Amino acid sequence: MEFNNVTVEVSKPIAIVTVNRPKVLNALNLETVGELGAAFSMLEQNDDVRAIVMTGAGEKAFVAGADITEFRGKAAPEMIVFAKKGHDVARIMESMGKPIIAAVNGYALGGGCEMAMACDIRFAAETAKFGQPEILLGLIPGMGGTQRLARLVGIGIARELVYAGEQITAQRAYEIGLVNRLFPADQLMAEATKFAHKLASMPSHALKMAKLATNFGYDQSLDNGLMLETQCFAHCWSHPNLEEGVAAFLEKRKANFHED
Ligand code: CO8
Repeated sequence: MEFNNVTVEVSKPIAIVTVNRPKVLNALNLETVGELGAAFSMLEQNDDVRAIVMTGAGEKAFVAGADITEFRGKAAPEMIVFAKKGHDVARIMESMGKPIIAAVNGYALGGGCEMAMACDIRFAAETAKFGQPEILLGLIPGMGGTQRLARLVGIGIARELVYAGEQITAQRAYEIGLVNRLFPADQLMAEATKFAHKLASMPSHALKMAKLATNFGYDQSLDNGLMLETQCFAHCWSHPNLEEGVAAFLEKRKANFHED
């Protein structure tokens, strides 16, 4: 599938999704949001792909937010459609059975920070910048920033970032738990793809169950989350990889998992 603003490189067993509008710091216009949804849906179906890295083109930005040039002259109903499209993409990313690693190579602001938060894991260049600056436009986050940020870093710090709109350094993002790992900029993609290969080598059914239990359990009550975990745990017994993993342990050999 060809896109105008997104590139997808599949190199079995991983894929790299790049938002490709470097002249506007990879800002998300409506077309790009639609293309991202199509790209992730396509990768979900592609059996050659077991883990995904998402990044932004160029050295300056991951994604500098929604495309502000598209805001002018718009009425609220049109922007609701835009925001819902963004929510749909984030939900596709969170619910697909394959892990997505954000390789945050520069600015991750507004919708860019929100897109990174919809990924499972965030690696960042030491030079990256994060923030939810929408308030400076007379706006609030519209793609989950008021919700996912609080869930990731706690409501106190989320309020600070959303209310004041300040940018934070990658180091600060790491300290508050927004970023998993930091790397010098020139090592970021190599480290992100290395980790994607590591995840791609995991038994994929178990990895899918781990993602579903984590992503859909974390904002439930503990009892509901534990119930979901039990279902996902039990589901692992439906796959031959479990028998192979257990046999390999008991026979003191490396497991030879099925690709599926
Ligand atoms: N939208 C459109 N164009 C942008 C954006 C953007 N978000 N960010 C940067 N650009 C453009 C600039 O206008 C500029 O274009 P030109 O060369 O034609 O003048 C080019 O990219 C380079 O940018 P700068 O010259 O500004 O580069 P600087 O290094 O001086 O500054 C910054 C970099 C700090 C990132 C600055 O560009 C900036 O502040 N950008 C806007 C950041 C922002 O406010 N983001 C939040 C947008 S609102 C939002 O994301 C709400 C999400 C709503 C839901 C989304 C659903 C999908």
